Amino acid sequence: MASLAGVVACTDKGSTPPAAVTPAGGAITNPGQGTHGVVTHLKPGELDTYYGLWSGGHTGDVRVLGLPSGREILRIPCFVPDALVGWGVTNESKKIMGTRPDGSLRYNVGDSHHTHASYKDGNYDGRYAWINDKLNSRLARIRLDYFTCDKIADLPNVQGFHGIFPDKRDPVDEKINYTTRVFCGGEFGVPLPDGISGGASKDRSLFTCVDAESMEVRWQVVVDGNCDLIATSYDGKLAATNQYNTENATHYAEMMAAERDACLFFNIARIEAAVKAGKFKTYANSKVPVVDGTHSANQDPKSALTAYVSVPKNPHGVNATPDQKYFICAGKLSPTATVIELSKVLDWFDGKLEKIDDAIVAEVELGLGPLHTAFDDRGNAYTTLFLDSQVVKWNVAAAIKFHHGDKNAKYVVDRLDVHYQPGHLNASHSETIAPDGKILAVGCKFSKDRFLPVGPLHPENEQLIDISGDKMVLLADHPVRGEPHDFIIFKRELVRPKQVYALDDFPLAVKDPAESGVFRNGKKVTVKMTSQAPAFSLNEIRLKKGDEVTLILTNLDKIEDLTHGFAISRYNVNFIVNPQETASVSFVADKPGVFWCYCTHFCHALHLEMRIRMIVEA
Ligand code: RUQ
Ligand code: CUA
Ligand code: CA
Repeated sequence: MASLAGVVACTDKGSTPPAAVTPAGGAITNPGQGTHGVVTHLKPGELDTYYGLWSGGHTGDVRVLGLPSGREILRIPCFVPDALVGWGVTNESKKIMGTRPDGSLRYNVGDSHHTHASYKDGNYDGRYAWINDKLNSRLARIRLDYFTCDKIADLPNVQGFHGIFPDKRDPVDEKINYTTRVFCGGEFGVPLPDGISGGASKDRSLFTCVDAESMEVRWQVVVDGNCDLIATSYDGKLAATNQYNTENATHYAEMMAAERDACLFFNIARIEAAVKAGKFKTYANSKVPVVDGTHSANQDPKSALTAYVSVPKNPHGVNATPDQKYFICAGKLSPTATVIELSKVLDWFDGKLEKIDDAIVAEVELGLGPLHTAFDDRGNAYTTLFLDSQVVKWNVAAAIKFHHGDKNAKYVVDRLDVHYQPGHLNASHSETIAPDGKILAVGCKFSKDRFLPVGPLHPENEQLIDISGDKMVLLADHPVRGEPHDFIIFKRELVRPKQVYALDDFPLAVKDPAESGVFRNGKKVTVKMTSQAPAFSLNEIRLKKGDEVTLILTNLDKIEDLTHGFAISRYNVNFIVNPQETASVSFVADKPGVFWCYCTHFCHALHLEMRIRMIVEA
């Protein structure tokens, strides 16, 4: 990292012109750079220019990075319990995560892949972000004012819930120029409760729409083949998913049988009109309206809800270009990317384009194993090549010219080796109308020799690339715990998170230390308590064996960053309360004895003294 210290900044003082870009080794790292190189090594106290929201993978959380430094500044637990904040321990977090009748968590593992944020006028608006759990078919929402997960939706009749993407505006109502829906792609076919006819197999995948505000599931669409990644148009009219299993197969060999699969488009306004008109069915196990998006039911363009555009063999990834005109679907098993023109897909739905495949305006070779695509502000696309271990930079307009016969159109602009086997990549504001073309991160699935060896489990390698010039420049390696998948990068001025909670936001808040006490109603006991450094408001909690206890703790400290913890020895309880936050836990006092309860977050010179006893009488 030290050798990167000389690389020039887009930091706070970013308007100063770049100094010579000479790392310790003496070589110029940013040849031909314009006015903005990128500093990855910030001086102590300097702040990053971008937030990165990273999927946490198996840990089921969202990692918040500062970029370009790559420093991890927060983990936001969503699907999996978290020992720092007591996620999955407090009653409030358990309610969001979902519990079984006995009060235990419904799920305590996850597999998150994709994170995306809410839009307004085609750009991020800093309200919400979402993340999926592929394993247990859940969608979590994160409030970006507090950087916490506040709701989790369960998708019915879906397994392998993979891609997500918010819509960017409403397809009908002009006034709704912001995200109101989140689309979710179901990858694995499952037997549906009352079946649906057609195809070799009765197992089906569903495309799901979740309401961005209420987080209720609005509707679902049964499709032929599978869903995978999702992209949405800037006019709100279409959502798209790549399909690698149009074969509806259950085994990988059969999933590769067809030479071409598809990119499937959903006509959002028509689907919602069909739901409104009652043209749907519901399955016995859920009330969610389900419309028929299969091939056979959508032959007439004028009434079709879906359109299947043919794309070469087992495509992966679909992305919407920032000029709002195209969707790009990468080939995976084909060395190509397919460029599909939005207006032509809409023409087909209007009966003005005869063959839906005529919406394809380019299908160009990029290299082996193309997966995901990001964009800059100069008409270029950046696609990961999994097998070639490269990022290829290519110009979309030139690719279209080449496809239409201009063999002099050089569409490949640059290639950069990455280390190794890249999956996702994303650039700053890439999939918005305002990409800034500065930094690009690549999630490399293999790191091999890039870090000190630590045994058989290697980290993944996330690499940062400067894309501000003609040539891509590799800036940094960052080891990361597997298997994080996807991420977005946005300007830091988009969010202004609150530093202290509001006491009134918590119905259970203990607003005055005088309200503290142990309140008994038969076996049910409520303990009310406050914390103010360096003391809890009670000196002792006296209980009887078998008591069903709910303990409520409000942190009355108002100072930014003054967090307290509360842990009960041998009772498996540990959580924190941030300034002005209230949290509660419920447990049965099943072990008699004396148990120290102590503050776990270093809060004061007397932090170690901040402890009380819980006495459980036999
Ligand atoms: S997928 S490496 Cu789970 Cu995002 Cu493409
Ligand atoms: Cu309160 Cu440490
Ligand atoms: Ca296939």
